[in-house]
Amino acid sequence: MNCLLINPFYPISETPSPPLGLAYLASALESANCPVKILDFVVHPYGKPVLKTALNAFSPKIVGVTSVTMNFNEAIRIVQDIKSLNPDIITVMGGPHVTFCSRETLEAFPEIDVVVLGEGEDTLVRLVQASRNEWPEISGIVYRDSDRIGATPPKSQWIDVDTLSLPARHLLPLGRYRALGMPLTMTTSRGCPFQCIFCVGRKMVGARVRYRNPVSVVDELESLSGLGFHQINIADDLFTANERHCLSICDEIIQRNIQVRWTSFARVDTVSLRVLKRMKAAGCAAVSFGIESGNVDILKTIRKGITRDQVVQAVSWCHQVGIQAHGSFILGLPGETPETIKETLAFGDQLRETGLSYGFHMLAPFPGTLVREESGKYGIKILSSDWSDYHANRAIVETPDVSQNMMNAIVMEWEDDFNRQLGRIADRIKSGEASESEAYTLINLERTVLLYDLMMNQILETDGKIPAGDRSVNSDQAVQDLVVRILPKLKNTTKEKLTDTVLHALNRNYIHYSSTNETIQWDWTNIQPDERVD
Ligand code: B12
Ligand code: SF4
Repeated sequence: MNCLLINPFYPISETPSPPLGLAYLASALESANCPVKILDFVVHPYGKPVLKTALNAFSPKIVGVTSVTMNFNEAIRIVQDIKSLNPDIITVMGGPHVTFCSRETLEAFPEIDVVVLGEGEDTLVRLVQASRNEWPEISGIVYRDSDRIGATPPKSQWIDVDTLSLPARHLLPLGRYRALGMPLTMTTSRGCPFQCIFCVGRKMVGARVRYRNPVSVVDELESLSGLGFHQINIADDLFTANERHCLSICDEIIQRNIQVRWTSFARVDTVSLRVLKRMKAAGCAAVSFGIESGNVDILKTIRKGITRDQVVQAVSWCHQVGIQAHGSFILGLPGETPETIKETLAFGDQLRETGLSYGFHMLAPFPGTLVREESGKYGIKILSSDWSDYHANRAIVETPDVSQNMMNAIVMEWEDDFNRQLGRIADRIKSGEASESEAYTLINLERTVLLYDLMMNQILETDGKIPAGDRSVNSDQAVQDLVVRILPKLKNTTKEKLTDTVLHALNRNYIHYSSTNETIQWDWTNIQPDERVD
């Protein structure tokens, strides 16, 4: 009973990581002896012919597609294509979007057969093993049953995360994410005891935090540390929820002397100088805090449960121990006025003085959040029902005092500022005045954009086979031959920039070539989770 899992497209600007949820699902399937494959359209271009080839080659009984709200439209397009190619395939969707609007989604899209609610490992295994008439016995699903929609009771227990087998990363295109400079993610726990009204994290993973054994966590981290990713993100909703758990992991890393750069999410009220010092000693480079607003009334309304003083304290502790604190603010929260926005901007500036880097998102009222379910009570007007607008980079809500245009103007000004800064760095690089680290940031960004272009336009796949004649080819010649061949296919670059990027990618083994007497063949390098490449 083959199962194909699919990661639909979302933009590289959201810093995608290899899809951890799908890797956990695949691992559960493998443990149950169900053959499984993953198609990842974040780092491969999507097209119906590609899907058709994959379906023909693997003949899955079930195809499972994940999505968050912002890429639900991409996900549904894939599900529709699957059904049009083979109506017998059972289509399943899961993840933090459909979990909270399952019935509406099944009603609107007849191509979906089943929605799995919440954590999916055990449920998907049961679905793959069951026949259709056994679906009513599988907890935590909403499904199509002839012309009606059926729903089973929620699962009675959260998964014991210590019993889960490690994510099946060998099925993921890790090499492509590494080439794009994206981080790898792993988790040490699931759950969050807090109830911020704009978040579905807690509803996805439960209020009681379930911890993994620190030794097995560090075994996983150690094996990931050799894969050549620049950073590993601990994707727990709240890594610092429990001091003992957090310290045990740090101590285990320190004791084994693992050299790895990692980051995590935290709340300003769940860190202390003691914890941060230990995190730093264990390799933590940055911590992301949800600060959300500079206005105390808004912080109360959204049930964040933190104070401005706690924010100031946590940021200054990070600075003291040498961890980069990153703050994320949300504009358009209930009670937002022009004054509260000014307060938030001023708070960000004040914190920048003590080392905070920060950014903004606009409120996106995702299905399942209290701010959506009770938008009237919170005075929030929701302006879009097109899920592709829910990327949180432009305003899709208004408060009585702040219009959509006003919020967009602020964010656009912020983005223009950022672009102007990049422009200034580019000028300084040209005039030779840029510092090494400034230049590196911009050059790296340009390389990533170029590599992403090569990847998503399949340029190595279509043009990477080059006749060598009867020359013996060294690496300089192989690079030159490739550059000459592919330059006309790429807009917005120069021969020098392309040569630099190809050399950089070759030296880091993001791409490689093999040469025979007659041809040079270029390709992306994949990596397996049990390899050491650093
Ligand atoms: C780490 C994280 C990130 C990281 C890494 C993201 C990544 N793709 O790897 C970063 C910081 C980059 C990030 C970015 C964003 N994130 Co984020 N993120 C998280 C976080 C904290 C954990 C996600 C995670 O890795 N969980 C661990 C894995 C194992 O779980 P999982 O992926 O959910 O998969 C399980 C289930 O969902 C289910 N499942 C999932 N898919 C499928 C498919 C099938 C077929 C089945 C059967 C089951 C199933 O089974 C899986 C195993 O149990 C969650 C909070 C949360 N608890 O969900 C938010 C969360 C997912 N992010 C969220 C958002 C909004 C975003 C952004 C859009 C940010 C933005 N612009 O606003 C981007 C988009 C990125 C994207 N497309 O995923 C929202 C999504 C809400 C929504 N409805 O859209 C969440 C829920 C937080 C919130 N605000 O409520 N994110
Ligand atoms: S925003 Fe963070 S602290 Fe608040 S509920 Fe979501 S995961 Fe928990």
